[in-house]
Amino acid sequence: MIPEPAGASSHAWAAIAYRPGQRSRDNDRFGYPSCMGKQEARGAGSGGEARGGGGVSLREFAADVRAGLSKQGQRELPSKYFYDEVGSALFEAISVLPEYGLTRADERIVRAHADEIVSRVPSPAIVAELGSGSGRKPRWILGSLGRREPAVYYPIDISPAALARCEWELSRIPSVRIIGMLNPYLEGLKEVASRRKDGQRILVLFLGSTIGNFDRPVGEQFLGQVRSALLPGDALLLGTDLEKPIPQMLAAYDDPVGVTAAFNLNLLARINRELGGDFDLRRWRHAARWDEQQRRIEMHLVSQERQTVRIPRAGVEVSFRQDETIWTENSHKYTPDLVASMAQRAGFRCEAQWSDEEWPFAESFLIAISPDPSR
Ligand code: AVJ
Repeated sequence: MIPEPAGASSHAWAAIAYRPGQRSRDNDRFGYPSCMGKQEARGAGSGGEARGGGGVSLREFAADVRAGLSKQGQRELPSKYFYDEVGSALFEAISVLPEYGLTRADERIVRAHADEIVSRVPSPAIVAELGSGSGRKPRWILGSLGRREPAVYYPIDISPAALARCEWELSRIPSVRIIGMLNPYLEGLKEVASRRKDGQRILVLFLGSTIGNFDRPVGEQFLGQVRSALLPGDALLLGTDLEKPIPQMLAAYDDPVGVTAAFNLNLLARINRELGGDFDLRRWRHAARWDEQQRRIEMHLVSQERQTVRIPRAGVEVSFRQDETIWTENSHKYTPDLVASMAQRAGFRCEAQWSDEEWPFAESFLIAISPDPSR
């Protein structure tokens, strides 16, 4: 469903003034964005382990839940666990809410500029996407590339269901072969790079402002790691949600129908389902907050009363005070100049940026430059 006519409101950037925001003082409490877990650092979930929904190992889920809820002070749960089957369906619903324009803006921009994006990547090119999503956004890029040359598309995702869906959605694009990579992002990208043939350029897609779930320094570090997997001349198309009026941002994360609340609460339901927890969802409320210093939306789950929760398969029992919260997600917001400077420090040159009139969102076309600063 594309509520707005494609391309109608998409335009190239005129640079806008950049207010140097505070560098995040954060540790990396949410070091990894959704769909990209700490497996990144530890190596992919090894074969034979029990899997919860979404392909993540139960042992790792249990350990993360235990660690996050045992914290003294602010309790937390990693946002990557939102995306089991129910959570992924709820996110799909979020992406069609009128209050949440992010996904549609991303797709509109990619669609409007697909030919130009592809023309900026010399032939022959292969495409790798970090996170396979619904497959709607890469379609436009792949259609354009397929008209130029036979191409291979590698969606990289730790969820087998997401990969299967993406392969199905994109299976009919002429001249495009799809090879799903069931890996954490960086591992998958290194594998794709190792399959590159002489002279091939890689175009990496990292869309949907998934980078916004990282604390800022960690996001920059992640871009540096992407850079390290690439060669000079390879490209990265990075989608980032931009700052907009605070009421608009808050409404996007606290819609009146309650879909986002359900998305957030489903994390507790998932803990009940997969780890035997006894969260009573009626005693929890969804909250979205704007952090002015960090310039991000935070999502929390607020305990409506004093209560104790037991989660046998995570080996924890936690007591919550009334109004105590569990912090479940950060969504950082950017300015175009901030994205360009972050990319530059990570070893990329920002060659083009496009935005959207209806919903401020930036698509940045980045080229890996030499030398790789992280080596
Ligand atoms: C998919 C991570 C970009 O942060 O906006 C949507 C997830 N959370 N509503 C975001 C989300 C609440 C989304 N990302």
